Amino acid sequence: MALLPILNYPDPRLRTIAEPVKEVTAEIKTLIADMIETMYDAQGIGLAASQVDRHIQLIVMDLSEDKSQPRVFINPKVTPLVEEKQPYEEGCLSVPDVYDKVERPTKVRIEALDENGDKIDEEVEGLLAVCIQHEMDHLNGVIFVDYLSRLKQTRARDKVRKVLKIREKQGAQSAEQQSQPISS
Ligand code: K1U
Ligand code: ZN
Repeated sequence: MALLPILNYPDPRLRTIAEPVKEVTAEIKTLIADMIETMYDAQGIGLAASQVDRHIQLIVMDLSEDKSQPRVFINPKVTPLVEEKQPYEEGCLSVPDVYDKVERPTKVRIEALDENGDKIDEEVEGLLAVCIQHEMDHLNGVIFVDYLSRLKQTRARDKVRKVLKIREKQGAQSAEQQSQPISS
């Protein structure tokens, strides 16, 4: 398995519309395993293929406490079942360290295929409803900050730039430490 690089906002590739998956091939199964590993490593609860620069309709998610119940949604269709919307404080692995409230319908129907090609047809509420709508947005080239004000979008851009600079510096420092000989 492999960790995949996650695209960061405002990378224009995040705006690509995902294509349906024609067949669950061995290559797609490898991508699913890599996306699950990448989601766990980044401490996320969901990940859309668009975020790892694969523009196909594929989402992975794990909402369990102990990260033992990964779920896969292929070619998902999400339909709101109620008009009522509720705000939820969202985060995004493509917009590190930025959290803000987004209002979404509280109950949705998910129709999709799982990793075995079996049909999923569920009516869901709570965090699963929030997360699947957030991930569906990714497949359609939408990022949660698009729902925020222009000012908040500018701040999000600046924050991401800052976080990436810090990560770069930390990466360089740890590479330097690893190349130092162990002194006795
Ligand atoms: O799509 C992504 O970038 C994953 C994203 C999913 C998500 C989290 C919260 C609300 C909607 C969608 C994340 O996993 S962000 C990191 C995270 O684990 C988290 C952040 C805020 C609340 C709960 C979890
Ligand atoms: Zn996201």
